Amino acid sequence: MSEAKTGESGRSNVVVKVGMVGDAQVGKTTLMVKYVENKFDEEYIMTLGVNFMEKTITLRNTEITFSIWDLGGQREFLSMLPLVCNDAVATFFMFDLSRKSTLNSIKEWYRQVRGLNRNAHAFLVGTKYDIFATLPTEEQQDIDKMARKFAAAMHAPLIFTSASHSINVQKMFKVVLSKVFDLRCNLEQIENVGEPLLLFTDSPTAGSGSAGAAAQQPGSAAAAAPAPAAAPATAT
Ligand SMILES: Nc1nc2c(ncn2[C@@H]2O[C@H](COP(=O)(O)OP(=O)(O)OP(=O)(O)O)[C@@H](O)[C@H]2O)c(=O)[nH]1
Ligand SMILES: [Mg+2]
Repeated sequence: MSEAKTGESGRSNVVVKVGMVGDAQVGKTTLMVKYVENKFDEEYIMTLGVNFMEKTITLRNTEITFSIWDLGGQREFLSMLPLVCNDAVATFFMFDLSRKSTLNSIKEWYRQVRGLNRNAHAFLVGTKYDIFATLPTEEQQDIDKMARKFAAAMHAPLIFTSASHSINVQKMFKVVLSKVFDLRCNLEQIENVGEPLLLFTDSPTAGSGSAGAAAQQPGSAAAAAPAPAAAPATAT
């Protein structure tokens, strides 16, 4: 759960815990480090257990601290899943857009996480869009279609990212804020096959475009700031 308190600055501070799960090497740690430190590392360093990072942003008069928990994707670390998803308000279900098997695994990750936390907002996040973009069109269409189907079944936003090319990384966290605080999201959706998808209205289905997007006005690329009163006041 999020935690609301007033800091020395007089601003209210809210903690938003986000859990990251998905197969080994899909790019969970890389995405977290990219968002928090704006760094990209080509080298793979397997996460042994759980990683944790924080980033605080200010929106109007509210400080939001993202507390990001990243579980190593090797099966042996599954016992640590409760650390990552208990009390999380959002879960990123992550797969590698260039390895379809990692998308298939999402079913099992979803089952495991939902068994522990049914309240967190689910996000389906494809990684390595830069590699995906070099795949044959047919392959891209196949993965795109399957990802939309999964996202619809999960009632989850669907976001294709690239940590190496800084695609949709910041935007993804803005969508988190809009979902967690039930705010209108001012980001423009990206919805065509082959593009780095950014779909956050309720049911992103294949080819449906922005059905139900009437309330999502394209505009400045930012989620509206939550009024302090809108922030959950429950302590963890
Ligand atoms: N081209 C490209 N490579 C990426 C991207 N994101 C991650 N990688 C690479 O993918 C490899 C695996 O990334 P990690 O972030 O360590 O993967 P992980 O999901 O944390 O893996 P585990 O800790 O074993 O669960 C690394 O070599 C990264 O450099 C991306 O957006 N584009
Ligand atoms: Mg890792």
